[in-house]
Amino acid sequence: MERYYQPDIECASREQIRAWQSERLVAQVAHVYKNVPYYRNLMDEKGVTPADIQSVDDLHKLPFLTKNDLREAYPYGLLAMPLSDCVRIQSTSGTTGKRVVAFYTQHDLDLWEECCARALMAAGATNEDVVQVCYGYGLFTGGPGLNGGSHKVGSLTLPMSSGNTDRQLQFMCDLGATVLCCTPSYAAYLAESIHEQGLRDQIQLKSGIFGAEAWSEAMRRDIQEKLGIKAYDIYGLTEISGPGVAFECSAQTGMHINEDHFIAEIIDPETGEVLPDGEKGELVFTTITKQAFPMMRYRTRDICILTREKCSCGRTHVKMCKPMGRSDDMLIVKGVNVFPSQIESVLIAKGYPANYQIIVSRENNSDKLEVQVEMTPEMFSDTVREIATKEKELIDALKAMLGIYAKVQLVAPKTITRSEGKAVRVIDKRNLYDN
Ligand code: DLL
Repeated sequence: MERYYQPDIECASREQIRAWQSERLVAQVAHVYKNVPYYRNLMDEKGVTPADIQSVDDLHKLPFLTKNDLREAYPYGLLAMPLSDCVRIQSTSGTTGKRVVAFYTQHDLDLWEECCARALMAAGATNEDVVQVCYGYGLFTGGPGLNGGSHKVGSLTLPMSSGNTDRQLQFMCDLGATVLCCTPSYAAYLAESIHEQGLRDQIQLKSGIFGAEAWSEAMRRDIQEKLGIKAYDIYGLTEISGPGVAFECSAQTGMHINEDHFIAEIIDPETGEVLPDGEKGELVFTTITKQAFPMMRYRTRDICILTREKCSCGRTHVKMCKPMGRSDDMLIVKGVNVFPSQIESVLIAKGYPANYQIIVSRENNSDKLEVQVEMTPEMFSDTVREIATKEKELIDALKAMLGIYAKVQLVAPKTITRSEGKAVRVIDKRNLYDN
C-alpha cells in the first residue's frame, strides 16, 4: 500500500497545484523584490517588475540565477530575512573555494523536513521504523534533512552520520534498522561488508533512500539484491533546501518534484530557452515558499527530463528522471563537489604548467581521485626523493582546497596527450549515468 505524508498535497489535482504555484510565486517575487537588493537589480536590469508576474505563465520573464551569483553575493547578499529570524546555516558538499551558504528560518526548516518526510513515507517508513541516517551531519544537508524528516514521520532515528562502517553495521543489526539513508556508493560498500561479514541474516532493512550523487540502474539492482531491500532515489541541492526537492515512489521511474514548494523548468543550457516536457535540458528551480533564502530560476546545471504522465503511486506532482549529467564540469567525488578549475588553480599557484589530467574511478565502491601533472623540464631533473616531496606538497594543497584526498602523480614533460580541440581534463571511469 502506498503511503503519503501529506496525501492532500501529494495527490492534489493539477489545477490545484497550478493555483498554489501562481499564488505563491507572486508572493515570493514581491518578497525578494522588496527585501533583496541583488534580485531587485537583476530584475531591473531585465526590465521586469513584480507587477509583470501574475501567474506561473509569467515565470519565464524572470532573470536566471547561477552559482556565480551566489558566490558574488556571498555570504549575505541573497538573504531575504533579517539574520535574527534565521536559525540555521547549511552549505554545499564542496570545498573551500566555491562554498555556497544557505540560510533557513524555522519555517524553512519545517517545510524542508516535511519534504524529506514525504520521501521517507514513499519509501515505506512509519512510526514503527528505525531509520539509520548515515549521510554526513554538519554543514552538509544530507544528515540534517533526513534526520528532520524521520522525526516528522515519527520513526526512531539513528543519527549515525557517515563513516565508521563497523559501528554502522553493529547498530544496524543490534537496533534493527529498517530504513537506510546514505549515498548510493556508501550503500554499496555497506552491502559488500554485510556479505563479507556474513551478516545478511541479522539485518532487518526493508528500504533505502539513496542520493546526493548519480547512480545507475545497474547499481540499484546490485544494492537491492545484496541487501534484500527496495532502493529509492532522492534528489536535492543546498541552494534549493537540500535533500527532498524530489523523491522516488514505489514506481521507481523517476522522482516526484515537490511542486507546492518548487517550480521546475527545463531549459536549453546554451540559449536559456524553456523546453517542453519530455525534452532533455538543464533543470531550473524557483522556490515559492522559502523565507530566508529564496531562489528564482536557479540553474542547477543538472541535465534532466521532466514528465507529467500519470504515476501508478497516485501522486500528481511532475517527475524528473535521474540526472543524466551536468552542463558544467562539476564532479561529485566521495560526495564532495569538485570543480576542475579548483585543481588547476592549486597547480598554477604551485608553479606547474596547466598540463594535467584528472582521473576519477571507483574501486570497492569508493571513489578515487587522481591528478596527473606534468613537471616542468627543470623539475624533471630532480631526484626521485625531491619529486616525492613535491607530490606530497601538492596532495596537501589539494586536500586544503577540496577537503578530500587526491593521489598526485608527477609525470615527465610532454607525456599528457595534447588535444587538438578542447583539452580533455577529466577522465571519469565510473559510468554513473545511464544514458
Ligand atoms: O547533495 C543534497 C542531498 C543530500 C541530496 C542527500 C540527496 C540526498 P549538494 O551538496 O548541494 O546537495 O549537491 C547537489 O548533487 O546539483 C546534483 O548534481 C547532485 N545530486 C543530488 N542528488 C542527486 C541524485 C546534496 N539523486 C548536487 N542523483 C546536485 C544524481 C544528485 N545527482
